[in-house]
Amino acid sequence: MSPAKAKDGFGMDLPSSLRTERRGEIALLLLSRPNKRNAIDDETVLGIEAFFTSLPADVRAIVIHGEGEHFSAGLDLTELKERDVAAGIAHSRMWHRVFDRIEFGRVPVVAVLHGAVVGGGLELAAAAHIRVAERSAYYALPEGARGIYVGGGGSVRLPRLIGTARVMDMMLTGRTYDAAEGQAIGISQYLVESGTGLAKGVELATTIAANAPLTNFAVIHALPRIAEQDSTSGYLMESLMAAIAQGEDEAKARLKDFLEKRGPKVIQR
Ligand code: 1HE
Repeated sequence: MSPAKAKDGFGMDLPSSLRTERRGEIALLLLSRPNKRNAIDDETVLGIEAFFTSLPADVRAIVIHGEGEHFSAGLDLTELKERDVAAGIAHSRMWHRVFDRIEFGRVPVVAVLHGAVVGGGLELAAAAHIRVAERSAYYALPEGARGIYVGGGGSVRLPRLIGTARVMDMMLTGRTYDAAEGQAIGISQYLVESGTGLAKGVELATTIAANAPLTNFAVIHALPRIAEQDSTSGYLMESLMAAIAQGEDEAKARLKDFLEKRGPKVIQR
């Protein structure tokens, strides 16, 4: 696959396996290699990194989705053949670096999932902050059957989402979870009908983009770290983050709006 200029969106120099689109403050990143079921090769991983590191400052939320029948078949297995141990470590560390840019980047990321969400595809989804699953989505970690092991952060992120026992089961037995099961165990936060995932993802991203940027920062950077700290450190970190957020002019303006009956009420949606 030869690198090609992104067809649309941001004018970034991305591989042809990725496409971008801009919708106001939302950036869409499309895995666009459907003939290989959006298998993720090195070029694609590095393209994802390039996208996340050169986002324009006015982008406030991102939606990742996949072209064709499947979100992603995971690691491009054709690239595994020649890799020795040292190269394998470097490769996995590259995925870690890139997926860290997703999880701990500047803005929240919504992943829209359908069809196969397997191996590295599930690891990619786990690096996002919100997952919307269409009814066709299913999840698997076929690494055991392939004689390999997750390398894109799955051992760290997936047990936090669904628990170590379930991840062990998936890897040892090849168990798959369908979209409804994935919703029940916590892989996705939203479950929608097939064909409606992107609209839902964009709707959520639009809501997220309307938040104060510092609140979004706190949610994606402080919350997961606080959740992993001992509680006394967590309470301190929380109070510092709360004070920083409420000290911003933006927070003051939003509070004033509410108190002067202009701000939105909390209604059940
Ligand atoms: C691929 C890949 C791939 C498809 N690498 N080429 N991931 C897996 O073990 C999943 C492997 N893939 C599958 O089980 C199936 O392809 C699917 C269930 C996802 C889709 O099935 P289907 O019938 O729609 O497609 P297909 O006929 O199997 O595949 C179409 C083409 O995509 C075919 O290539 P072609 O040239 O013969 O047309 C496949 O070879 C190709 N293809 N999946 C390369 N994964 C950081 S570590 C992460 C570790 C992992 O991710 S391990 C899990 C790897």
